[in-house]
Amino acid sequence: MGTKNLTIFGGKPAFQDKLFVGSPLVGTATRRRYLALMKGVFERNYLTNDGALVRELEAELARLHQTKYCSLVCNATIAQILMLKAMGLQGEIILPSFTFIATAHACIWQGLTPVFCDIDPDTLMIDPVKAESLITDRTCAILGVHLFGNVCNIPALERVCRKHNLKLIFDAAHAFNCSLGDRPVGGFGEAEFMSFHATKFFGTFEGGAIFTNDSDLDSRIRSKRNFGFSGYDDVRSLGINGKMCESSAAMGLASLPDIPAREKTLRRGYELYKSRLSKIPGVSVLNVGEQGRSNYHYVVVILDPLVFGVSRDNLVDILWKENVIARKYFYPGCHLMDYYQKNNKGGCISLPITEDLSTRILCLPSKLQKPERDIAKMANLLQTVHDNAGRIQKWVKTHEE
Ligand code: T4K
Repeated sequence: MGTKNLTIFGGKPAFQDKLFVGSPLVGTATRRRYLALMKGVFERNYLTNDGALVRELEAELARLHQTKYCSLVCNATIAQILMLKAMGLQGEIILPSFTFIATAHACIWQGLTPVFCDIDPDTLMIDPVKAESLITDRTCAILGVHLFGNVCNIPALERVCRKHNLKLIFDAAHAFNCSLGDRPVGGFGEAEFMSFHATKFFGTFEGGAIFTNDSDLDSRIRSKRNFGFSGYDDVRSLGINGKMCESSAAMGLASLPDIPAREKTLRRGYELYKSRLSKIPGVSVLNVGEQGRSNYHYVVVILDPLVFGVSRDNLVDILWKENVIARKYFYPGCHLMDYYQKNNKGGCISLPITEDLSTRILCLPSKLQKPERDIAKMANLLQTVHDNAGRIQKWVKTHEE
């Protein structure tokens, strides 16, 4: 039985300070390394434009992800736009609606027509069978999104793309240092891009990368991220400013030694969450890391509201009052976002699994100061909500009026 007096009923918040899903984890040693690297940046007086630290980080990340090439850029949204542009993709692109809005927006920036596909209810990622059923003579590519530290059903997507002669690319924003079996993310399909936003497993304040084994594609991306320059005065293609600066690369290099400990801590937290929360009726935690290595960065809860007794939206409201800033990633699905509905951008379709799951899902904070204590408190909180479901329903009704 949960024992806490909920804040909505006059109790004190379960946590004194707000707990965020995406709060960066930058320890004292990382800060020290970062400042030492920045000293060198100022000494060299070279702050951006393919600097020494950017090159060093590119080499380290290509090695870690076992790819031939890694181009660093200013964020993953620009990474995706550069990648789509450099591949010359045109027409329709099949992608899941259950993703961060940037994945769909970047396709539209590149003039592609997004064709939203439903997801596999167990993995929450693109369903290859449904993707195949959406192929037309205008389809140019399938874009899979590796979500929450898991990887897509890559073999099935490869089969579909081979059969229909389509390009296969991946949004690997969440998949830093993840793998399928022994094969790291980065080398699948034509190319994969990652996000190094501050809230990610591996953050560079803002940042992103495109991984590929195709040297021509890598050269095109490198030129395009620098306005299309080839040398000093020669512009050979349409480019943009997508460069990563030295300060972001310094943060990346300073964080590299943290990867094993970070992964270990997050994995322990995930396991604790899983064992404690799965005892609460109507609550399940998404399985992570079953196909290979995961970074365990997201703790994803799926509710069965009829069994739990309280809806996801009401639970999130209650948690926020307890200073747990849970997030509804990815509600309501890109296709139901206002812009997509109003502008006929793939919005006029029904994706039953996306639409159901996006109303039952929430992400909980994973980067905790004291995981054992905080996760025990969190479990107590959810149990209390379940135990008080009837009282909460009445509270919701009176507050809706
Ligand atoms: N593809 C996928 C599948 C993605 O998930 C994303 C981004 C992208 C592509 C595009 O990547 P980028 O272009 O961003 O590189 C956040 C992130 O901004 C976004 O990068 C991320 N996915 C998405 C899932 O989450 P918001 O709008 O939910 O973030 P925000 O500002 O609310 O931050 C989350 C919480 O973290 C805040 O409530 C407070 C805390 N926080 C945040 C920052 C920035 C901190 O404590 N410290 C901080 O420095 O999008």
